[in-house]
Amino acid sequence: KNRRAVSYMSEFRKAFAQAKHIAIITGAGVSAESGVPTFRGKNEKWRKWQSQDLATPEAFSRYPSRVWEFYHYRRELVLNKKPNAAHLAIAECEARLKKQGRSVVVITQCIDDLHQQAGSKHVLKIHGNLMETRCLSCGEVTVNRRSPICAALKGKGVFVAVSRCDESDCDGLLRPNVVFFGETLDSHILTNVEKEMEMCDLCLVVGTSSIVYPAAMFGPRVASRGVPVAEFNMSTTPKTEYFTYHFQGPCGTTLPAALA
Ligand code: BJW
Ligand code: ZN
Repeated sequence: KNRRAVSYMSEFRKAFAQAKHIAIITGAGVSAESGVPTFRGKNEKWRKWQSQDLATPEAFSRYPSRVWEFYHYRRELVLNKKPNAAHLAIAECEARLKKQGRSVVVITQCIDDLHQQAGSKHVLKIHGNLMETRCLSCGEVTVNRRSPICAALKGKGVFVAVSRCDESDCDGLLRPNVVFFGETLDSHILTNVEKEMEMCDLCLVVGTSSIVYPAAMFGPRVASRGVPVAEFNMSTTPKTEYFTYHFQGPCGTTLPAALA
């Protein structure tokens, strides 16, 4: 906590050249330059609601139609977006380092597919996937990239019925397979994250406000082992002071330079 964040790229480049296992933690800011809105920006509202009001189990059980409309809107938005220079730099880095026997893992809070679309292979999606549904009755998880997700959501507007589970005799209500506020993260994924946090010898924290837990403590936990941690963000965050490096600016510009 007492190490001041510095921004010397050449120092970071030395740490990068020596690292064998790199963990890259990403948040909504990594997709911002692809045109995907972040959560806590000034004008990040859907109609009059903020996602903190809609991405909750309470909202979903009271107003499933409104919550599905919100996710439908975001699915449609993301289906038209492409990976940006930051996603591509991360994916390219993984491929390049793999040939040298070094590893890169992406631990992402993003529920879009842009890391995988860019070519990242080793991705842990800790907050779920916008393109998956989960049945409230039988728990079945299904990949669903249909547009629109169901006929009732075509156009916009009046909700009639969200899709129902296809499993025989189930017909349960489907929800987005994402982690709402107040829900626990998938324990299997969390166990893998813990392993990566223990193993990494360099950590990047990219485009996250570092206020949502448990993800907000991943970078600081790695830093507390004495491992270099570099933050890439438009601004400082509540966790900046824990990190070794802070590269200010759009990660579509700063990351390709750092990982070249
Ligand atoms: C750029 C950029 C560019 C922009 N280049 N940078 C401990 C203390 C206090 C509270 C808690 C705690 N532990 C748990 C809690 C409760 C809660 C929590 O953390 N609340 C906080 C708000 C205080 N956490 C939970 O509920 C979690 N569950 C849990 O811990 O269960 C056990 C438990 C429950 C209750 C109590 C205690 C324990 C679950 C959290 C799930 C989060 N879900 C969401 C929605 C997912 C589905 C969806 O998308 O709809 O995940 S919320 C939302 O926030 C989403 C995001 O993944 C997440 C993080 O946001 P992110 O990615 O950081 O985005 P932004 O917008 O905040 O920041 C963008 C950043 O990018 C900014 O910094 C910009 O500057 C930057 N930027 N352009 C570089 N071009
Ligand atoms: Zn079912």
